[in-house]
Amino acid sequence: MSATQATNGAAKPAHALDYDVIIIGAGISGMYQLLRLRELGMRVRVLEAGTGVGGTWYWNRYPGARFDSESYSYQYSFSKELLDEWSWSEHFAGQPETLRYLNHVADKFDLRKDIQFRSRVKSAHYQEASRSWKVSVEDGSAYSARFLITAVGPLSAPTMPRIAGVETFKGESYHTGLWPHHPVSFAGKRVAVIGTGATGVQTIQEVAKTVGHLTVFQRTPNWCKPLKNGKISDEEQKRIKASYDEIFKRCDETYSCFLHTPDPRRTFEVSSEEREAFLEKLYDTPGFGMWQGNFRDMLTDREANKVISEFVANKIRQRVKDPKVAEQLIPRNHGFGTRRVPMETKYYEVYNQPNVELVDIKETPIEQITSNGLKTSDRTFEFDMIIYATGFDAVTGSFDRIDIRGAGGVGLKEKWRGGIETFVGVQVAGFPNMMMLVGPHTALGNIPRSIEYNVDWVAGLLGYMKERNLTLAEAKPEAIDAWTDFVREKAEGLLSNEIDSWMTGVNLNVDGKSKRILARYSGSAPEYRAWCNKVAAEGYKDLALA
Ligand code: NA7
Repeated sequence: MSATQATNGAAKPAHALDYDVIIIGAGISGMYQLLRLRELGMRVRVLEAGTGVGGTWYWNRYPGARFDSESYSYQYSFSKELLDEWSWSEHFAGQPETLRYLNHVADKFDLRKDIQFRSRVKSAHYQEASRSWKVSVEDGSAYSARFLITAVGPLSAPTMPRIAGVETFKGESYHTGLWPHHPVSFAGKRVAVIGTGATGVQTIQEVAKTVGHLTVFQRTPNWCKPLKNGKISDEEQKRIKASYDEIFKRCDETYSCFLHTPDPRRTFEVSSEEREAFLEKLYDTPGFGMWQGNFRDMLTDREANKVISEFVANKIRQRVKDPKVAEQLIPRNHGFGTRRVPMETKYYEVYNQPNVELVDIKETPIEQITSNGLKTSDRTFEFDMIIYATGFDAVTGSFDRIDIRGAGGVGLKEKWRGGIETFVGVQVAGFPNMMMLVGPHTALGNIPRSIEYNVDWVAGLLGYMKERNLTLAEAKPEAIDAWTDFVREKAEGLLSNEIDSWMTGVNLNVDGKSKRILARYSGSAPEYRAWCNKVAAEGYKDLALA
């Protein structure tokens, strides 16, 4: 018995609580969780900071934001009717279309009546005496519920760079993850973009189309790969709609739920001609193929990774006219695929435009943002607009921004300071009745696929408890240890875990996040599901239920 269970009082009757469940966040996970719990007859309230549904796709309305996964593999799969009635216009949909889709889902299933917008959650405190959560919103209101479900997303706490003078700039300035709802024009303007991750790349290639002059400030180049997007023809549309069963079956079977999965061969198992031809084909394949469907040892064998990286480096050299700029765009500190691979459309060609300049800020760091631009160690720049594509306090950041306290008033942020430990990424010791969707140490990959699984699993657990009048769920310490050991085991030997990135929990713009941690589960999605399915099949004995 854990300390929490020992001190837990009698459950407050459900009717004395405002809700059965409070969900934080109305993105893809929160919306679907609401629907599934409503089906169980539970009283659910979703608290959402924004003015509309969509989460990631509500906030990230920066120019050029779009799917990097095939639209038809990256949508909800739970409703045949929804699949049949929605037609994606492109293989990789842009943000406006995705947001329209999510609004359509909210309308179709009448979700908004249980979602409270403009309600940023400030704190969530577990009440041991009544086995419930007290959730407070920034406007001063507070609600009680038996269960707390966090649907806050792994990449939703935007971070600004720690550069002196950020607040002094008098021109327009935007963080990509907090992009305004009004149209923003770049025409004739001198624009700076800071950051060259997946977001920066999408932004840069779009802004470059109409900008007066663009200066890109790059600290670390990333390995980018052509997206190869295109419109979906009527013929393709019919084919896609007729093959949804097949599409989702494939997603279920692959390592990370993408349509692409590692090639069974090793890099040096084939002749150099064969290897070259395979890499050519992958480079030309739409989407994540080159990242997720490459030789199976690409992310574990240094030499294999080197050969593949050199192939991509040569593509960059071919595409960028100025050899000095090309070399600046080639990553030196990590191999292909060991960080998130940005998908691009004519990104490298942007640097052939006479009105675009790349500034390597490893060589000449930004020292200060000024009222009309910025200053690096060797130059002064003037801008009309600065765009911060500087990323997120990933994985734990959106949790850290809420004062979440479990039994005994222990803070989640403090608890995770020594390292993340969870039960299948869903529960944390000492935080009874709190369930996380796409939390740390859960399978991520193709996120909507992982979300649907996570949500269904949590609904299964809450349904099981409801049927038995159970009011307390807390993962057992040994179950948490077993899962954490498995997460550790699966991370061994992966080159990506030797690299600083949001995937290893590093964010130099956030206090205490300068060192790599075990932030992700890197095993396969089928293994993750097998683990969770077994827990359910065995009557959730890994959880203390009461
Ligand atoms: P990322 O991938 O974390 O990229 C952030 C970028 O911003 C990256 O190039 C950083 O350089 C750069 N950055 C961050 N802070 C600074 C400062 N202080 N100075 C200069 N440059 C800085 O975030 P994204 O939004 O692109 O993508 C996140 C995920 O969202 C993505 O993987 C998709 O799955 C969706 P660094 O590499 O740290 O040197």
